[in-house]
Amino acid sequence: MPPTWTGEPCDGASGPPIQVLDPSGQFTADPRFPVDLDDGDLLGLHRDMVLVRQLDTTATALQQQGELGLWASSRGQEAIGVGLAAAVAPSDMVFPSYREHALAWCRGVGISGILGLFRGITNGGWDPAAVGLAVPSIVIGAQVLHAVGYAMGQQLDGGGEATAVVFGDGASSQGDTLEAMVWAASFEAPVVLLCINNGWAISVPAARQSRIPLAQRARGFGFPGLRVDGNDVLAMYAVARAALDYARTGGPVLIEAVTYRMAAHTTADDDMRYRTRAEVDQWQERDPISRLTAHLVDCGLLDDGALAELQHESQRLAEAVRHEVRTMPMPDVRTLGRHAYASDTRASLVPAGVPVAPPAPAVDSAVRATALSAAHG
Ligand SMILES: Cc1ncc(C[n+]2csc(CCOP(=O)(O)OP(=O)(O)O)c2C)c(N)n1
Ligand SMILES: [Mg+2]
Repeated sequence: MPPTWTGEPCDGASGPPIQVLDPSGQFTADPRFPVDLDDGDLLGLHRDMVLVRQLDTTATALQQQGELGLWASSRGQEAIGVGLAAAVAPSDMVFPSYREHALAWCRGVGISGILGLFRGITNGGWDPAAVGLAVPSIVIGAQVLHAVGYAMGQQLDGGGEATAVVFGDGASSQGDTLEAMVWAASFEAPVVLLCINNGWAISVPAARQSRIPLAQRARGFGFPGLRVDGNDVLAMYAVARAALDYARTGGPVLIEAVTYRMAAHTTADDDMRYRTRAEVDQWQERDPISRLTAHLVDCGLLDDGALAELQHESQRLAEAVRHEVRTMPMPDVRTLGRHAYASDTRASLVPAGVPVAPPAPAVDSAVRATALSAAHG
């Protein structure tokens, strides 16, 4: 069934977020945003959320053991990436920030791709063209500009493809984000702007970013805004799907996904310096995984046996993550600048006609150790 939402600004932009699955797992259909998924799809969404939660928990532990330089947890936000990934077509393009491990997982980026950046062995992590997902943007809001430019290219190509871009409540105040929205509106770019309002931008509460719900900002730019429960994977899927379908011909849509950052900003942050345990605990009751589990158990799609099997699969993933992280090969240092320029860096910096010396030969670690000990006596 195609979505029946036709782009009118959503009444829910100021009221409660759009929700089809309540925290107890009770399903109530919203005719504007049909959930056209079969039983296998529903189980797939559940499995992805469980596995991404495991990957996140394991990565957090690995950082504490010194195996990763840093980790930005997506705990509690799994429904957003998993729901969006189910809604985008394979040929659509997605631009993430640094917390969208669920999106990367679902787009087919492997363990090393997701964790390599956090181990410090890559500047990016994967080939964006191969998986339809740009590399993470740590520069807050920059990816919104990239996404709108990309969407304008898709529009010129005329293939009916769309772009989705994910950014945070903090990024919503960034000049890059707001300028990108002006361009998206002026050129009716086929782009869905998904703002994850997880309550915090490091230690700054979301209330400091805007006096009105962020979804209402869309009206000022002249495009529709929707506010959705970001802990409800079915609503996330249905709203993202409807927004993408609209964007392909109608231009930009802003979605505000209301959720909560369950962990500290990163493993380098102590969130108890600026928020209370009671606030975090309150959100535990709205966990995106347990509500889908409850729903699938109610529908008879999941039973104890299936849940135990999923638990085993998740343990196997944890083992694979530990192994892959510890055995990631160190890159050759000379590849550091690779991909920064279209052509060889040194050649492009030297005036025409001046001969360029061949690249320095590889120095293996034994040679380097001997040279160093000779130099230091
Ligand atoms: C341009 C820029 N300014 C500041 C920072 C430092 N910084 C890193 S994360 C962050 C907060 C972002 O909050 P939000 O957009 O809500 O995303 P969240 O971390 O909650 O997912 C800031 C200010 C940065 N990385 N880039
Ligand atoms: Mg935030």
